Amino acid sequence: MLPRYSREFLLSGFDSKPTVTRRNFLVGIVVFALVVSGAYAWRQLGRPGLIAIPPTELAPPLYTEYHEAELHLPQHDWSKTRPGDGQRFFFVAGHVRGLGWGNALQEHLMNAYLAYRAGRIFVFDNYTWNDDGSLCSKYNGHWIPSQIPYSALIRGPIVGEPFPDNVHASPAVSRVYFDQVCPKKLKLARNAVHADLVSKFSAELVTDAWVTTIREIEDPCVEESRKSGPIYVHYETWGVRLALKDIWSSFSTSPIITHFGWSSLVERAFDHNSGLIIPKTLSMPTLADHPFTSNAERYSPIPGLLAIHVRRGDYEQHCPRLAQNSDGFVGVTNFQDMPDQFVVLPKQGGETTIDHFEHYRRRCYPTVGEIVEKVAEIRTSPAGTGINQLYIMTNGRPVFVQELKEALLAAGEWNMISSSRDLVLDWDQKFVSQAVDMLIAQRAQVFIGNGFSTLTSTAVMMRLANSFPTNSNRFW
Ligand SMILES: Nc1nc2c(ncn2[C@@H]2O[C@H](COP(=O)(O)OP(=O)(O)O)[C@@H](O)[C@H]2O)c(=O)[nH]1
Ligand SMILES: *[C@@H]1O[C@H](CO)[C@@H](O)[C@H](O)[C@H]1NC(C)=O
Ligand SMILES: [Mg+2]
Repeated sequence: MLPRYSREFLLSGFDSKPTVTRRNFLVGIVVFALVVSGAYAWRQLGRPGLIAIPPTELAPPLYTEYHEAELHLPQHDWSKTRPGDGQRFFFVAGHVRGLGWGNALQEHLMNAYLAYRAGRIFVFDNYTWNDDGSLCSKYNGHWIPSQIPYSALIRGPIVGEPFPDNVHASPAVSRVYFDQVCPKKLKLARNAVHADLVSKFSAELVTDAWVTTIREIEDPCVEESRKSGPIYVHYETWGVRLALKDIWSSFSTSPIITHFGWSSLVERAFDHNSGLIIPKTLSMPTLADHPFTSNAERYSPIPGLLAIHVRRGDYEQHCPRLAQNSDGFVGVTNFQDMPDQFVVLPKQGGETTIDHFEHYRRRCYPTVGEIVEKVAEIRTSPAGTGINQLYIMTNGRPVFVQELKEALLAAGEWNMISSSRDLVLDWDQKFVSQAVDMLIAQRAQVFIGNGFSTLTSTAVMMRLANSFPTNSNRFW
């Protein structure tokens, strides 16, 4: 009925026979409203992922079994509709979304540490690219999972495993559980908690402010409000020179770090590819065969291995942006005692000169020639003694990786050079390969990273916490 009227209406126009026009006009308004709301709904539903569905062979994994396992953690008592005796939770609802794995992990660790210091049970969400309800999203022409359960990537008390025996703290709970036992939350706004901060450029002072606030609260269900965004933001914490300095000694020796580990999925990928990573002359036990003890013991150094992080892709645009903003290295890579310090030069007269861009380009987007040169320099340094195997961790294109490999092979003797592109991964592992690379970087005898990258800096964080020599961390 409607289409017929609307068609008549559209064909008739406003100035045709008056008797028909009035009725048709009203019908037209109704049709117009329907079309507009339909188009709006279509747009909403048509957002990447929700209605747009990738062809089966490209559909990313959903890691359902990891999510299920999280729900079955023993600390989740699903018969409860409110927190148990003495249970007090803390959830950072404003955690990052839509950023890479390095950004997400560094924040997750710090949030978990905050909850630990506040004596609260940490609530963990998924590693979240997108929380619009979609199962997968399109990024850079690729389909990726919109969310990945943290337990598919990491293990430890911050994803619900027990704390070590000597620590009096309860393991983290899933957000799904938190939502069940805490239908009503006490929401804290970041700017209120930060109001009296002496300096926001200190992770220690920020953490202190939260701990003090939270410790005064009786309510068992506390969350940092979603609207506030992350607590530890780039331009106050990760991207600010020495912002981590005061917190480092307590953070790095806390069980959050000492009992951090990689998921069995990630470790299996490492074991399966160990022929590409561990020098043949070494006999190293597989990770899978050993029960977890600690971060430091499990992820011991691999003698002879040099890992290098060659950051490509979005860095083609990102590095010039860093130059424009006069940004520095991130996280622990800018500690004073680190080799290869990056000096932020002030811009001359507010202009980003060619020299200024070039200053950044060399450290952020080194050419094949510059990479070969740096690798040669490190091999002849004391820290580089005995290196005979090279692993290139990269998001660069295969053609570029091939070119780089050939140049490195032409310039020196190697038992083996392999790269992220050579790893043999199953479908589940493909979408967590950044974690596999981080594990390799964490264990290499020497690691040359990109000091602007959080993927680099989080690997270096683990190396420092596990007492790898400071001079085994190098940067372009
Ligand atoms: N597998 C792998 N992925 C990488 C590498 N470098 C960058 N990526 C990808 O790019 C994203 C980079 O984001 P992030 O981890 O936040 O590091 P950042 O952007 O360099 O600070 C990662 O999550 C990966 O998806 C690499 O060396 N190996
Ligand atoms: C996390 O991801 C899983 C899918 O892997 C999904 O079922 C779940 O609803 C997501 N959210 C939470 C809070 O776990
Ligand atoms: Mg990033």
